[in-house]
Amino acid sequence: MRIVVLAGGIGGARFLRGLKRAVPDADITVIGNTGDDIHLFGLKVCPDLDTVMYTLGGGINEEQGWGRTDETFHLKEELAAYGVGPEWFGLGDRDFATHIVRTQMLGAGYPLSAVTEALCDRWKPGVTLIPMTDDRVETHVAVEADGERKVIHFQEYWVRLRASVPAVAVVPVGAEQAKPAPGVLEAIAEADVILFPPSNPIVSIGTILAVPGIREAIADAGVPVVGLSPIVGDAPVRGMADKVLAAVGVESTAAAVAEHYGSGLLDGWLVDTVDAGVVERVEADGIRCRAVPLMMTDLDATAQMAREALALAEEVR
Ligand code: GDP
Ligand code: FO1
Ligand code: CA
Repeated sequence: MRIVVLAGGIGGARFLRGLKRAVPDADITVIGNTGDDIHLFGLKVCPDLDTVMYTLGGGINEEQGWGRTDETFHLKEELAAYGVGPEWFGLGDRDFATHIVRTQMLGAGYPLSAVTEALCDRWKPGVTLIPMTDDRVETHVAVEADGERKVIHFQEYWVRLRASVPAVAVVPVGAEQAKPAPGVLEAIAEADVILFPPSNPIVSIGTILAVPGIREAIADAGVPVVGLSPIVGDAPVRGMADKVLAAVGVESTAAAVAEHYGSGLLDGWLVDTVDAGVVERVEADGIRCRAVPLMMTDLDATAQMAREALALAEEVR
């Protein structure tokens, strides 16, 4: 079975671990969000690609959900001693190596998709990980701070400001001009099923869908498209999805997120059992909906979520 998954960072990566457990023989292609990417210290950092790669490759810091396990921060301290920042972004020594290799390869002329493949040669994530695009896309957030409106990088909004200032707009800068990376449209066209894991619907999956051609390819693929809600009990399980959903005028409910994707894109939607009350509303919108446990508390629970998503895909096929 060929499965295509659109993934952000933690939510996407943890779901993928369960999917691999549920269907060990599946051929899984992951289209990764690169809108979170940021240039720091002259290096290109790709948080969501790295989170997927480290999580599936066994190098992730499990408690944090991002960055490397067994990490140290000597390089960051040395840079700070020179007064070189930003200090608010926690790049560790082991993680730095990934960004150095990536930046060196990009400088030598390799596209990000080829660089990602090379990095995955080491980590062997057991999936084909492709960035959504080889072109530069950066999510920026328009915020209201001290009565003024300004636009900042998504990482500054989330990591430096911890989403403490109201977000009024989210813009995937560069997305309109971006082209899907090699392999993205091919994987979608050849997929037997397409899954949206419980990733952020705006700054993860929304950014991937903003690359011209990807949304259209998914809608035209003619195979089941099934999503899992990242919103449980009217709140994100973690992160700032509620804030960025509000910025684009979508309420933080499992039903509203399904409606935001729309029946033109989604065939099936899984909500958590605590949200069973919205099943009828989602189905009235033309999206088949089931309520099942959606908390990725451990690998078994996550694998069961993946099985439910694939079962729903068969129902709507
Ligand atoms: P990020 O890039 O690291 O923010 O990760 P993603 O975009 O892939 O996923 C973030 C989303 O995952 C958040 O909106 C969370 O609500 C959601 N999430 C995290 N853990 C769980 C879980 O156990 N169950 C569900 N349903 N959603 C989760
Ligand atoms: N998230 C944080 O909340 N604080 C950090 O200092 C931080 C550093 C960091 C370094 C490398 C990396 O790949 C990810 C990192 N993240 C950090 C996570 C990253 O900001 C994600 O994009 C967000 O979690 C939201 O998607
Ligand atoms: Ca992310």
